[in-house]
Amino acid sequence: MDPMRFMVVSGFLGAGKTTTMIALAEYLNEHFGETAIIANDLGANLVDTNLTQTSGCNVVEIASGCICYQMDNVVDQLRRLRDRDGAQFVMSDIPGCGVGALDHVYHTLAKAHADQFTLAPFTVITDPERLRMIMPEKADINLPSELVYLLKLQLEEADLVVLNKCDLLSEEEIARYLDFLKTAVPDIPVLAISARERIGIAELADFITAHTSSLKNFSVRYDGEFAEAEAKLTWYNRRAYLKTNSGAAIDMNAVLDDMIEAIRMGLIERKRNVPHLKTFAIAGSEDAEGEGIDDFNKASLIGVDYDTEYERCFEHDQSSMRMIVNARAVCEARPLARIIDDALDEVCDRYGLDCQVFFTECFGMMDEGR
Ligand SMILES: Nc1nc2c(ncn2[C@@H]2O[C@H](COP(=O)(O)OP(=O)(O)OP(=O)(O)O)[C@@H](O)[C@H]2O)c(=O)[nH]1
Ligand SMILES: [Mg+2]
Repeated sequence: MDPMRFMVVSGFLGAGKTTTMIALAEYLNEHFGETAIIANDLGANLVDTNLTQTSGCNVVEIASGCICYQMDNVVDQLRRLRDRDGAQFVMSDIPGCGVGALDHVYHTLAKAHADQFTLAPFTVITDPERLRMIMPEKADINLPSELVYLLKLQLEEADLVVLNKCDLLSEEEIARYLDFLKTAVPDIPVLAISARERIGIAELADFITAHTSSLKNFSVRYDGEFAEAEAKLTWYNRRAYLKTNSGAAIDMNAVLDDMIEAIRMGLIERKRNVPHLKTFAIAGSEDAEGEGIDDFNKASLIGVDYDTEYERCFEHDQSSMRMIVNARAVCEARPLARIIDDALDEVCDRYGLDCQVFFTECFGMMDEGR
């Protein structure tokens, strides 16, 4: 039998890495073999880990830094997933500002552990909205040019490019986007999917189980434009507990929606943006571990000019919720922290809520994550 397959999924903030990994894991579990996900990001209290766990997939977390810089930990986790859980396929994402995993992760594994792991194609997810920035129309979606550079760099690193969110495109548009990718990154295979609608997942699964990484040499200069892109970004993670002062159950979906709108307005006022703002909220108190997991709200905003997207909303009114907020913003750390504090205060006043904050971290890319 082939050694366990491992695949890294890269791609721009909010392109759909987590959604794609969940869709793939569900499919591979049924048609290929035991599959696990490593949820990787910077910092702690991560929406993506919580969301992935609700899908029923086998998920472990490598937080507090990109997998590129903790290879011993990655190898330990891979061995554990293989030996303890019988995993035959493991995939991990890297933070959405990341690049360089081909060099750091794939080449390290190929050099030191070639007999233990088969490296599936290094897969880069892209979404139509962000791709439009580098297509002939050069769409302006209010992101700085440094992030446009990051998007291009991520695509060039790929063994396989996946055009996600095809449910948002017509057949003609899909053909136009695929044509563009074939000229922008020639020699790199491209597949079109909708991770959310589970379209094209079987074809993607077939590809990543039948091919291996080309292990091309792709070294990144971290001091130039890449560092400038990182310098634009701030990571913000918060965990809080909110409950109504009256004890009455209320529509917590409205609370979350209003909070996200207030953050959006704060960013617009300061002419800043948030390539991905995610919230995950579960009904019930901090000590009600696991309870209420069926009733949760997961929201995403991929920029101040977009609508808030809900993968899931609370089905019932609630008197309390545990909430995680993750923002990956083009905004300096202090104003971002203030915007989120103000937004939380605003909804607490409006809905008569008491808020206990258990954890907050807010850091610039140049401070951490290496
Ligand atoms: N319409 C549509 N939306 C999608 C699709 N896949 C993902 N999304 C949405 O895009 C948003 C971001 O998806 P994620 O999977 O969280 O993206 P990500 O790349 O993991 O984001 P980061 O980890 O923050 O970089 C969410 O609102 C998803 O529901 C898709 O196929 N179609
Ligand atoms: Mg993600």
